[in-house]
Order: sequence, then structure tokens, then C-alpha cells
Amino acid sequence: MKRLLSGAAVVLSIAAVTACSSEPDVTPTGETTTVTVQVNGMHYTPSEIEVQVGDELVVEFENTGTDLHDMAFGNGETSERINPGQTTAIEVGVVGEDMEFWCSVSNHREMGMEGTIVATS
Ligand SMILES: [Cu+2]
Repeated sequence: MKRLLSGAAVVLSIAAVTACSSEPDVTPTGETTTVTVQVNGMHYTPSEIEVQVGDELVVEFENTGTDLHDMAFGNGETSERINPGQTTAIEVGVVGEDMEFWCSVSNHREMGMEGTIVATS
């Protein structure tokens, strides 16, 4: 039974790698960086997040603003849209290069709701 399970896991991870073939090659460090991002008016704070290359990034998004907001990431990950006072966690994935993030609600991005994940080595 154990063998069957690990075989299935290998097939799944091959499928995941194939689906993400456009992503840069990066060796995961096995570490997770967790960052809290809040909202101040129509801006994220912080708007710049530094992550070690190869770290898995988890963002705890606290909507401390006065509108509905979300977070969308350059690799296609998005959070749910949350109301003021709510918090959600987003598993962004392993960071291999700099990545933008922004709010996809209405014209919030144009109003300043965007930021950058900086991959450091
Ligand atoms: Cu927004």
C-alpha cells in the first residue's frame, strides 16, 4: 500500500512540473518565508517583500483597509477577495525570480495597489 501511494505522488509531481514548465529552474531550499501584508488606503504595506531564492512564500494578507481587496501574483496565484477586517493566507509557491503582485479588484491596481517580491540570493 505504501508503494502504491508513493508511486501516485511521483506521477502527481511530474504532472505539476510539466504544467509549470515556464517557471524558472530553482532548487527549493525547503524553507518557508511567511510575510504579513496589510492595506493602507490604496496601498499595500509593505509593498516590497524580500524572499530568499528557493524559499516557499506564504503571505498572510490582512485587509486593514476600507474596501474589498485581494492579492494577485505574477505566477498566477490569487487570494480570495476579502472584506475589511478579514485575513487570508496565500501559498504563493517557491520563489525563483522577482515577481509583481497587485489587487485585481476594479481599478485598484491603477490607484496604487501593487508591489514587488524581490528574490534575493
Ligand atoms: Cu484592492
